[in-house]
Amino acid sequence: MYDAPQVSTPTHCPYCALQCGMNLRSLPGAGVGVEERADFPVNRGALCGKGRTAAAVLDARVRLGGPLVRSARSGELEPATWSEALAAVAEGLGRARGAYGADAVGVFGGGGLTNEKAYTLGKFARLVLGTSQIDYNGRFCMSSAAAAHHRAFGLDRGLPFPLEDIPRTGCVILVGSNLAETMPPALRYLTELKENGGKLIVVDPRRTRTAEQADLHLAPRPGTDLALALGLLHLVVAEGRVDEAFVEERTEGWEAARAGAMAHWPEHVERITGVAVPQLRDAVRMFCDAPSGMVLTARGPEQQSKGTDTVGAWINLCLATGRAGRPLSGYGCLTGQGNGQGGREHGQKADQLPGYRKLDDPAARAHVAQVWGVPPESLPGPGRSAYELLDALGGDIKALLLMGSNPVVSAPRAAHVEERLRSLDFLAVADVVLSETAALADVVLPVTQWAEETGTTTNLEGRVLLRRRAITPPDGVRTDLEVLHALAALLGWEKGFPTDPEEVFDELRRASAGGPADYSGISYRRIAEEDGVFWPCPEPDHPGTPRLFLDRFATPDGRARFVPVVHRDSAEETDETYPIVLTTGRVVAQYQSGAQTRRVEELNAAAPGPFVELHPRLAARLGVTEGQDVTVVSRRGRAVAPARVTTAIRADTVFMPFHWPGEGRANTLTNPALDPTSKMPEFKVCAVRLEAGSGTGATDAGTGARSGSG
Ligand SMILES: Nc1nc2c(c(=O)[nH]1)N[C@H]1C(S)=C(S)[C@@H](COP(=O)(O)OP(=O)(O)OC[C@H]3O[C@@H](n4cnc5c(=O)[nH]c(N)nc54)[C@H](O)[C@@H]3O)O[C@H]1N2
Ligand SMILES: Nc1nc2c(c(=O)[nH]1)N[C@H]1C(S)=C(S)[C@@H](COP(=O)(O)OP(=O)(O)OC[C@H]3O[C@@H](n4cnc5c(=O)[nH]c(N)nc54)[C@H](O)[C@@H]3O)O[C@H]1N2
Ligand code: SF4
Ligand SMILES: [Mo]
Repeated sequence: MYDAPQVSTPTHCPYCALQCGMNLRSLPGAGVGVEERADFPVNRGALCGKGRTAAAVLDARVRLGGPLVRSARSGELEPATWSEALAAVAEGLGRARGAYGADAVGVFGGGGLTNEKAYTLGKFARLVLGTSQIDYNGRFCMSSAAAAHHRAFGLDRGLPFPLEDIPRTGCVILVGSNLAETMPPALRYLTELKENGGKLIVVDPRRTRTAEQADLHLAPRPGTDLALALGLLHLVVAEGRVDEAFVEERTEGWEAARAGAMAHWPEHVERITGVAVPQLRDAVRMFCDAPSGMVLTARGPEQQSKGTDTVGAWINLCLATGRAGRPLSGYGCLTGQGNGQGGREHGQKADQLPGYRKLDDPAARAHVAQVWGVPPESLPGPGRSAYELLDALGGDIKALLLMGSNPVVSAPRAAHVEERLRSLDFLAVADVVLSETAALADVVLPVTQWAEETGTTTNLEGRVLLRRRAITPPDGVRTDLEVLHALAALLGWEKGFPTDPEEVFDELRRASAGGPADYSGISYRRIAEEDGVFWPCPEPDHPGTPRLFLDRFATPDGRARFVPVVHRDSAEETDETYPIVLTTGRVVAQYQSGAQTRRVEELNAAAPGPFVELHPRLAARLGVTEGQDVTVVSRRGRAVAPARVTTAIRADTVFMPFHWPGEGRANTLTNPALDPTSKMPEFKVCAVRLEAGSGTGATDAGTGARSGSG
């Protein structure tokens, strides 16, 4: 029925966590067109350029059309049949398991996979492969905020309220989010906030398009948000702005957190962050004078080796001022990937079972094992985190199945990760395009795209949404669920891996029942009728939970926990050899590793390649002008890209977007230092030196050493 020409199918964007609603109109003989869908509340019809052009990736000229297998003879990837390709994967994974044991096989997933895929991938790893070695790219995304959420509130849902609450709060502190570029339709919520008389404070080392909207812009040195938040809390105490009644009734642990903050004098915080004391005072007054308030963080403060404590410090500020667990107030994390929220709930994370259950909790194991029809003892224990897993490739992990990520471009210390991937005995990649990582594989499995398949995603608000199949996929590709079904069958599991997404979702509901992320009351039918359903939703007649924590937090006693934190340095501070801070992030027209968006003409025209953003003073010292090549050198390697000279960045900091492979790959430079709790790599801070020009040597793989002199 959906395949009929001129039918308009309501669905959601394939890219970011906003999951904008869109209509897909199938055009006879001309594929599919993206149209406005004004009835979906999150974006009310608005789309960014990526969403508008998403259908371009459906074109046969840019996508994979059939399986590829590396030929033993030529060493090249060559076309193969599906049965040859699947047999090769089953054999490659099976051989590693047979020779070295189940944990020699790794699985790497992605936060862009639907709930059904993420759930099935986790089940496939634990049952079919029996491996503990599964993790996913969400570890690189919001894992620090997730860990801090758990510690403070006993539950991790990115936003505890819908976006529609933002315009009605009194003051928003937006920390390290450039949502004008990363979620453009959401900028409206900040504009409406200001129209309603609310205040906006933006914390970002760069004066971004988002920061330009702010009433107050604080521009700290990268990696110092923890000190900044502690300094603000110090002033809250010093100026008598603590909400004593809230602290008394709804929280635990204030004394220790207070003591931590009192050690961070404003003058001391100014020295660490570079933010002047009067600005700190202005921020505290603006936040505390408003009748309600929110703190929202994104990757800026989170992608640090102290990301969990940093988010904890911002949560402490919310708790001390009573800006949590009340209407129009609270702390939230702006999750990033299309299913960044759902992808972290249903078992592709190393320590997790569906429903956001813990893999080391005996009751959780018993519940899920019963849904899966296996004995609890057969489930492996927790495995390694994403970077640790990638770092172990070719060591004790000999074979890898990768679905929904492109780590050659997006992982920290990427040259090393690339070298680890090359050292595997066997690599299988399921993707829609021949990504830089797929190009290294022994077998490439081409899969269907969002418009060609049905499945659910959970957006940054915790709203579970339905993407519907609008068109028939080309003959040569299969869905990820079909791939996992076929591999399971080849490896001896005829049952338990259905290909119908709704059947998978119904099983996911049962597996999640009673867990923290309870989906058991949600059905495809309800989602379609209700603009999505917010979890937890434990019964079919439960309305869903748009707003969390209003009566109690999700801790055993219902009180939120202050966590005592103190500032610490970044893993790599600047020194004489590497005197400049490199931070990294995004531009509006490219998505992540660029695997999809670099294949769209209109987006490439808008953002054709990498660049190094630097301050005019720094540019003058180097002797480079706009557009000239700059070489950026870190302890991991070197990258070259043209200079973009602007006063919108601190003079001690440079910024590079990470969307491109090759010479300008930002992740050649980044530091894989991990947060001890969340295992989040420090994408936002490393020490570099700059050289004018493109140097003489090639980009080095791994050590950062280079033959010849620069
Ligand atoms: N166009 C586009 N949109 C996207 C994506 C994309 O790739 N492209 N990806 C999606 C995904 S998965 C994600 S996770 C989100 C990410 O969304 P954002 O978090 O908004 O994106 P980033 O550009 O990584 O980082 C945001 C800001 O953090 C600032 N920053 C850098 N270092 C620091 C620091 O130490 N402290 C503070 N406070 N700020 C700092 C940067 O200057 C940057 O402006 O975007 C989603 N949307
Ligand atoms: N320096 C630096 N590095 C970063 C960041 C940063 O801020 N700075 N941010 C980090 C963050 S927040 C993130 S989320 C990661 C993301 O980085 P990646 O994990 O590399 O994310 P994508 O580029 O979205 O890769 C998804 C891949 O899966 C494919 N794909 C899309 N949909 C599907 C599907 O349904 N099935 C299958 N099988 N494949 C699919 C796409 O074509 C693409 O090749 O990057 C991280 N890396
Ligand atoms: S903001 Fe995100 S979800 Fe919306 S159209 Fe752009 S990429 Fe898609
Ligand atoms: Mo992300």
